[in-house]
Amino acid sequence: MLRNIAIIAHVDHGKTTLVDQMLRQAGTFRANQVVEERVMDSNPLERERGITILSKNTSVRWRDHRINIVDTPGHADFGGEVERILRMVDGVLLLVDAFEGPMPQTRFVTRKALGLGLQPIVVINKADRADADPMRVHDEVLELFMELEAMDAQLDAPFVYASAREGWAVRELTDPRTDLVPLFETILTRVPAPPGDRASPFQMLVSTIDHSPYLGRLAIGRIERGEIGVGDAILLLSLRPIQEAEQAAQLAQRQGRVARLFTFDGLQRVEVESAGAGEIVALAGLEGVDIGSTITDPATPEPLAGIAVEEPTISVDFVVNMSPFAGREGRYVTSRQLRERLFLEVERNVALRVEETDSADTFTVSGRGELHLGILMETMRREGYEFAVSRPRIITRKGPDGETLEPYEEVVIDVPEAFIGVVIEALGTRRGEMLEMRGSGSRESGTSGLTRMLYRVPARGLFGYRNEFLTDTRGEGMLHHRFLGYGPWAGNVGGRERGVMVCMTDGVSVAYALWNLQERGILFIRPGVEVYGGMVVGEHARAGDLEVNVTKGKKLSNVRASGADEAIQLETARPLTLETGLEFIGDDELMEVTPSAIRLRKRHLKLHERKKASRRVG
Ligand SMILES: Nc1nc2c(ncn2[C@@H]2O[C@H](COP(=O)(O)OP(=O)(O)OP(=O)(O)O)[C@@H](O)[C@H]2O)c(=O)[nH]1
Ligand SMILES: [Mg+2]
Repeated sequence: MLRNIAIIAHVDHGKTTLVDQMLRQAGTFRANQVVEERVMDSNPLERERGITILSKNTSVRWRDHRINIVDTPGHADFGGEVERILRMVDGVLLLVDAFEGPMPQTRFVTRKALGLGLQPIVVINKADRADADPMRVHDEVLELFMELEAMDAQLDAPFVYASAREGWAVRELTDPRTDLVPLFETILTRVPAPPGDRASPFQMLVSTIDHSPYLGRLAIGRIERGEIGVGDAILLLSLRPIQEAEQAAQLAQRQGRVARLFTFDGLQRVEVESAGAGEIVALAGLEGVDIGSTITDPATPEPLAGIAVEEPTISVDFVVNMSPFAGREGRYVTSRQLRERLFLEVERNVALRVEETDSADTFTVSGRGELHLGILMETMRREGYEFAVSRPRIITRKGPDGETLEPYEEVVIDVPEAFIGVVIEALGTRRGEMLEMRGSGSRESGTSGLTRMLYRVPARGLFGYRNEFLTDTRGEGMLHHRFLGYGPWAGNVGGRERGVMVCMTDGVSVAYALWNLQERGILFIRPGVEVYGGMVVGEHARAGDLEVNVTKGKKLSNVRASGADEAIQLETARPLTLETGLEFIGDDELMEVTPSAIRLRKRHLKLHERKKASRRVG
């Protein structure tokens, strides 16, 4: 007997931790097997950042049942992926943090799950938190369900209170907190069994794609009806229109045979000979397969309703690296290599778009947010690519009367009272509109003393705001945002007000020079760093750019080479990361991304070129 569920929630509410415990308590691991924490976050970027980027399938056995589980990413940039995943399950575990309550992404995934008619089980997680207020959160979730017009059966959703980290779940807060048995039981009784029509012709919607170096593309989805076995003929009904020029080749790609078939068991993919309706499988054999297409019995080519892929909202230009250091640190640097890699990405990263531009050295890459694009950059630099990127820009659209529309974000901010003023002011200049403000946290005790503010802000206005927010609130504030929709063009929005420090010359940075500059702003580099003319080495404390020389040592004779230099008391530099760089970068700048460095530079490296360019603009 089978159940298919997805675990959905706002970022960090504990989905992957819960999967860990479900695997453990269902006896998936050998008694003495060492299993790392958040084992489903298996790729290196996920482990480093502590977030889930790609959804993943697993399954557990519990009392004669098999439960297929899909762990989904919680970050808003990957919301589209969650939406697609929901098409292959029959119920969801909706996790909500027992302190934070429903957040923007909770609302989004809940709306999608309810809209598909899925039966939710609400898991109020992190009930072990000292500041947990599970009853308040319980009420907030019900309010959310009503607001989203849940059906009666959905409003009757069972609630369990849990600590994924401690490995227990209870139906009533007073119940003994021993294990996840109450959760498993609720899943078996409340999630309906999947469709079970094995007699009809085979049909399956492709909800995700995986890649295997040996097998190529793997189509993953739930078998809607019928049965399938290795060697069976299959037909791909793609959403992509067939281009006439390639017709023959493409048609060939759309017919094939099942080469290999897998189900999921614990952390493994298990090869099987055949599978039937309701089962979630990975199927190899169709190279041209893409998400949203239907795989059918060739004799009965009936498509399932496709899956809409979300439209991108921001773009950046990927440019061949032409800095003076180009080619030093990366293995792949040419325009051809960059182009090939970007177009390869489009095949598996469905929400991504890549376009050529007038210049052979520049490609416009569009996606769902800064994290979506940032992860691509990070992945590429680890593979040995070297390139430059422009400042991200939003993608506008035309409204019904030809007016310009731009993307808006819903922003939730939790801050201690002392910082309310500065946040309101900053978001005001960024054209934010406050929708709501209330005390957050515990109702009675007011333990947390945080204030929650809900804003609607043009996505443009948020570029670069996260750093400022963290500084303004001394790291005590929390900020989450997700795409809300397109709205009227907001006019001018405030952005970076300060200028930068630009290197005048090539050379190596010297402590003495940096020491002299540190009162003028915040430096991005330490001593002993190779620099070039036109490279940006710091943030100027004021508006306007400052030309600086970071290579100039002290003239007096008692200063020896770099070694002695280090005695100089330098304030800590603020080294650039991909994220901070992307947030900070200005329109007339580029960020150089290589396997070993992130550098900021002016597009025009020579001062006189910059002057000419700014005259042209101004
Ligand atoms: N106190 C407490 N912390 C928890 C609990 N469950 C998870 N956490 C912590 O919350 C953080 C996020 O946990 P994850 O399991 O990665 O959350 P997630 O929902 O999978 O996050 P994304 O996949 O990035 O959306 C980790 O530091 C966990 O240790 C819990 O029940 N209690
Ligand atoms: Mg996760």
